[in-house]
Amino acid sequence: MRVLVGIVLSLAVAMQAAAQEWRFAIEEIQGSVQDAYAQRFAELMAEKSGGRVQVSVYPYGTLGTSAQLTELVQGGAIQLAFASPGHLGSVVPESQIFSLHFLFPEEDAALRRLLERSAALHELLGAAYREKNLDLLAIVTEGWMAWTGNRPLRTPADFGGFKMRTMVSPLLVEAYKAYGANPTPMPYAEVYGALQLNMIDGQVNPVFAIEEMSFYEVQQAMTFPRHLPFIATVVANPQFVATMAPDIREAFDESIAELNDYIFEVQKRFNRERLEKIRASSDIEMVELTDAEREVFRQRSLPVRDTYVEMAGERGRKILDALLQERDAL
Ligand code: 6CS
Repeated sequence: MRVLVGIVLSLAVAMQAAAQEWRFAIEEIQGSVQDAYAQRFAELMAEKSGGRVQVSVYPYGTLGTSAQLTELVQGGAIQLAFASPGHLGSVVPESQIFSLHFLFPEEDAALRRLLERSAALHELLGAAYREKNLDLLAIVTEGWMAWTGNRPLRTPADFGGFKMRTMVSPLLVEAYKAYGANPTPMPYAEVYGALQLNMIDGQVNPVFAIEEMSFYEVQQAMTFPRHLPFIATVVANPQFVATMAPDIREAFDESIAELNDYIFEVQKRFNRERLEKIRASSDIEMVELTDAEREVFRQRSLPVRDTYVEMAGERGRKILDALLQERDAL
């Protein structure tokens, strides 16, 4: 009996010794879409590795801004993070493809297929990430974005003198200048205070974020232009991925693949439920743009594709051309 207890104890110690802790930083708070993704990833990895991998999730605010999280992954201090292209433009200019308006399919199935399978994104853009010491693991949509403001935004004239907060990628400034706004880039954590103090007039984000960050409490109107889904990328440190044991690597690849369907359904539900919550707890004005109103913005957005190519160079041009072809072939 004593021998058996001894064996069990030594096995437990050996398993403990073999347990790895992976750090996964997200750019959003607990209860967000990115949190749901990271928590499910942690569960899947624990299950599939038989407890040998424990993933700790670091919510926004615990390790730094989005730009700082990317640096931590590049340097290997953490293994995994969300990196929204809206903040990644100075590091990987090509990633600003995700900031081009009226480019992505409006229909769910088509959008999912494009984000999951596009060679333009996973191979060409993936190579650009890799050159910056980032492995592009997944491309995740978090829902269509709405503009919030101290007034409805139906026309470019409504954007006149409007201080629109954007994420910090340089292309976003050009995207909102094209509508006539005064774009004001800033990190996520500063947005609520800046709205409250009237340092900015509005911001743009998916509905679940507008609810959980309480932006709707300090805004008068929400406009739904369906110009762009919020698209984030999941990145890992390449040396960390390359040196995984083969069975852990298999569990890792399976987990990332399984999360595609999971997170798409989660973001749909979060965005639906939280829109109801905003409606129930505020009298914010909701404005759906007509097709004609959207068309005015779409026309204004088209020259920004040339600006993207200027910023992202020859590879950017190839990514854009290939993505347009893939989209049109869906
Ligand atoms: O607006 C932002 O900065 C942030 N918005 C969302 C929905 N996720 C992360 C990003 O940093």
